[in-house]
Amino acid sequence: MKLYDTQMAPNPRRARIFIAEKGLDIPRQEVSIIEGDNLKPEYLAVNPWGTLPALELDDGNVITEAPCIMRYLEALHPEPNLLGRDPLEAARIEAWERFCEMNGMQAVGEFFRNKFEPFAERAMPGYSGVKTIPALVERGKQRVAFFHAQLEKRLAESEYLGGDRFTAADITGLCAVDFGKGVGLPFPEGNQATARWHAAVSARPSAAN
Ligand SMILES: N[C@@H](CCC(=O)N[C@@H](CS)C(=O)NCC(=O)O)C(=O)O
Repeated sequence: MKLYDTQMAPNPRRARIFIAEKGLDIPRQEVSIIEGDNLKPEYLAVNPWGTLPALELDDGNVITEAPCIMRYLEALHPEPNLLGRDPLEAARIEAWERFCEMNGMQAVGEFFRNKFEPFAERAMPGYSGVKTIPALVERGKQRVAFFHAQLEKRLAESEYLGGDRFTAADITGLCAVDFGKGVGLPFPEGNQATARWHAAVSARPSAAN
């Protein structure tokens, strides 16, 4: 197996943290998004969407999308469980994992990609040719504020996003929150429940990835 990875990017980080939590050692190949190496024919032959992460299996099959990589690895290595031990827990974890991707990760991306000049011709991750729309900077900011508010509400009543233990929902939540912080949209200082959760998940050795 080989993980196509970009050290500075939040979606590959979801896969890296998951792999670390499973205690797996999967070789990585760095593909530079900044240099546009993910849009070159060599990588498009691996993943025609040009996005990272991608997991290449020994038989040549390629799995794209961070949650699908998680699902595949969880099936091969069930412990420690990160995707749910029963149907209800699995549904709760997936709901929060999806929420964090769609309302956190993608909202920060909307702000960031439409704001920063180097992405003028790269409004969407990977291969699309879609151009930026400046008004989406403000919408992205509003979406991130909504994300932070929902996170705070959830974490005021639940220790972790999926329930009372660390799961894949926390991995995507952490990556989205840190991505926001990295581009100038940290969670508000008064969000104490989020701060408590963020300190706990960031202290896990896997978060260093
Ligand atoms: N839904 C995808 C999202 C992947 C994604 O957006 N990856 C970003 C890096 S964080 C990317 O490939 N960007 C390439 C680019 O900007 O051209 C997943 O779950 O893996």
